[in-house]
Amino acid sequence: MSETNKNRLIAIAEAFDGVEGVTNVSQYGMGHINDTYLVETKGKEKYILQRINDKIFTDVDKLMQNIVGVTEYISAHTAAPKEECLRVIPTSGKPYLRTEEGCFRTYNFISAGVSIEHVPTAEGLYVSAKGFGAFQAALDGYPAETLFDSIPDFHNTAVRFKKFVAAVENDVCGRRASVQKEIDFVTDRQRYCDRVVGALDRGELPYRVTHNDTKVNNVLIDVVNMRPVTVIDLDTVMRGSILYDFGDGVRSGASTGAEDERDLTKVNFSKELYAAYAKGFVGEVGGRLTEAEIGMLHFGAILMTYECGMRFLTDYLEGDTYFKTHREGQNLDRARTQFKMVQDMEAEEEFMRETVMKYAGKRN
Ligand code: ADP
Ligand code: GN1
Ligand code: MG
Repeated sequence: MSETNKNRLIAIAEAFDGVEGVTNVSQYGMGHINDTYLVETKGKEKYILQRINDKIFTDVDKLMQNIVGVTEYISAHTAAPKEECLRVIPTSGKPYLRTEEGCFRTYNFISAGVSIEHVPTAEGLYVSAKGFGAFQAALDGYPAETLFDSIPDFHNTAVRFKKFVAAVENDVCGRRASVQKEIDFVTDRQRYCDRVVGALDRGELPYRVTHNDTKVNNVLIDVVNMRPVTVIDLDTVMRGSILYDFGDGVRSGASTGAEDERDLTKVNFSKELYAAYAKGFVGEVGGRLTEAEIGMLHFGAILMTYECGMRFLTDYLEGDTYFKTHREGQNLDRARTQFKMVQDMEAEEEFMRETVMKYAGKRN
């Protein structure tokens, strides 16, 4: 980061209420969407400053209304200490600052936990699942009708499929011919796309307030005491199916390889990690799940992994405009790891279903 940029970011950080004596601003975390910075000050206070990706989140006012609503609700209903609750720091009475460089928001920096960025241990993943399960339970009474769809059709896999087909047809970067195998993988499984949206439409699955981006690094974990601290990255908290939250946690956590691993022999679906996630998640929400949710929860993992792979492939075909990339071909590598995981999970579907049943108390 250049000195000019840094000084500008310091000035932006200091525009937020109570943020003073900033000594450093540095890039932070491994998110794919926003630009995240750690703000250090002369005192012991630290903050997270984020430039919101307003190409993706086009109505920042409504997005921030969602986040303020959810963070305040959680703070009011939890026994957790204040410093472990995510808080939007205002600026002149507003939850974000619009500048020439984009829209910025500031959160308190939560130091009691860290993001897991590598392949988790079964214990770590269990704690992560407990965190997302507890988050889901905590928002059970939240007025869902007040939530704005920050990304419409975010997990509508059928709509995602249409966008994928358009990207294949348009082939704006001339990459289609080199990824025919991956394209076939997606089209061969089109039957997956309607299953959850169809069940939601027909009222067979209930809508709930869901996080929708339950990637392992979106929950901060106290790795000394092995407990979940705070769920972060609330941009996509919307009405959805609990299958999405279970599913994305498994997608990101139950692989033995990194999301962008090039050597697919290192990428396998781990039954041990899956079982740890199911135990943690179902342990927190189990009593509230409907029969239909219990029966389909495992499919959420296959669907979220398939959908995410399709999104990475779409982005690759469109020229890498959505997910941040740090090297050539990274989105294609990401798509391939997801498809490897889908294949592995398909072979273990019965085990996955039975494991959920076990933790939901449906069999021994
Ligand atoms: P993105 O949408 O780009 O994924 P996130 O909101 O997830 O952005 O933030 C990126 C990373 O920054 C997280 O994975 C986490 O490691 C870190 N982070 C975000 N907010 C906080 C916070 N309030 N306290 C501590 N770390 C945070
Ligand atoms: C993005 O923001 P981040 O990095 O936690 C994406 C998720 C994907 C994930 C794949 C708003 O999550 O949907 O599953 O990358 N978030 C958004 O790693 O699109
Ligand atoms: Mg994130």
